[in-house]
Amino acid sequence: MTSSIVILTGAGISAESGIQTFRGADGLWEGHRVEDVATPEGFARDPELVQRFYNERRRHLLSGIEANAGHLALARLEEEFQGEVLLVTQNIDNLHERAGSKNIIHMHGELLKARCLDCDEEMLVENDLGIESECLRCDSQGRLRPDIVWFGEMPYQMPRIETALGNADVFLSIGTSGLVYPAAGFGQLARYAGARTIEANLEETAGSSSFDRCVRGKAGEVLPGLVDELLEMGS
Ligand code: BV8
Repeated sequence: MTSSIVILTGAGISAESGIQTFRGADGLWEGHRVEDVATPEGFARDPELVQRFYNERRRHLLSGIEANAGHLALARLEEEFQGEVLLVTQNIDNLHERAGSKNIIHMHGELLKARCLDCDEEMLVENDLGIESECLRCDSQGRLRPDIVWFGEMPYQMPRIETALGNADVFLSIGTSGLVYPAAGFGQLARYAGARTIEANLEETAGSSSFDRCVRGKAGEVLPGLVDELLEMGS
């Protein structure tokens, strides 16, 4: 009897919704060195550049982007599965929420949130962040950063994620290149703890060989069938 599924998603699950992946041919990082836009040092060096990079992505996300069949399949799994389903996403978009998933951890933060550098208050944000942005709690001005985990920063809720991986019966990795840690190590953690591990990705990844099963294809096309299988197994 399968009672607990942990899912990890990456940029690949949002690709069919029109959000660029990081390392695809037209990946997000092109035109920008990672060090310049996704590190605290890059932000300290040129906050306007970094704010512009995230403001553009936030505007794009809010410009009519919709969740796709892959997101909807995972929401159906959580709804219908007789057991625990935890969705850990590396993505900073809100498409899992828009599809109806509820038990979500955004381990790398969220594009629609900001954090105050002075009082650490977190707040929802839909407009551009910049030097005129005010903190809702301490009234500081121009001191808001995107509430996003950059390279060299600790991902959110790691203890909760590690506990879930240690108790998982199934670990499902979707749409991630398996290049960034600690997320890239989750499959091994789950497997050591006895989980069956499945990778659903468009192409082979750095971690494919360590999964029990690899399902190749677009998330929006392969996830509905895979979710049917998991529901069949868990019922
Ligand atoms: C930390 C937010 C420690 C920003 C991101 C050497 C060894 C081990 C680790 C390190 C090392 N050197 C440095 C490190 C640490 C570093 C790291 O792993 N670096 C890598 C480059 C080696 N990691 C960190 O810094 C992390 N923090 O380690 O903290 C610590 C300890 C104590 C105290 C303090 C700190 C933090 C990393 C988080 C960085 N932030 N995102 C933003 O989004 O702008 S990373 C970003 O890239 C994503 O969040 C994601 O995590 C990562 C990888 O992206 P993917 O989602 O996988 O996307 P990608 O394009 O790569 O792949 C997409 C896949 O989808 C492809 O395989 C493609 O084939 C597939 N696909 C495409 N279309 C579809 C599809 N699949 C299905 N359907 C489709 N339609």
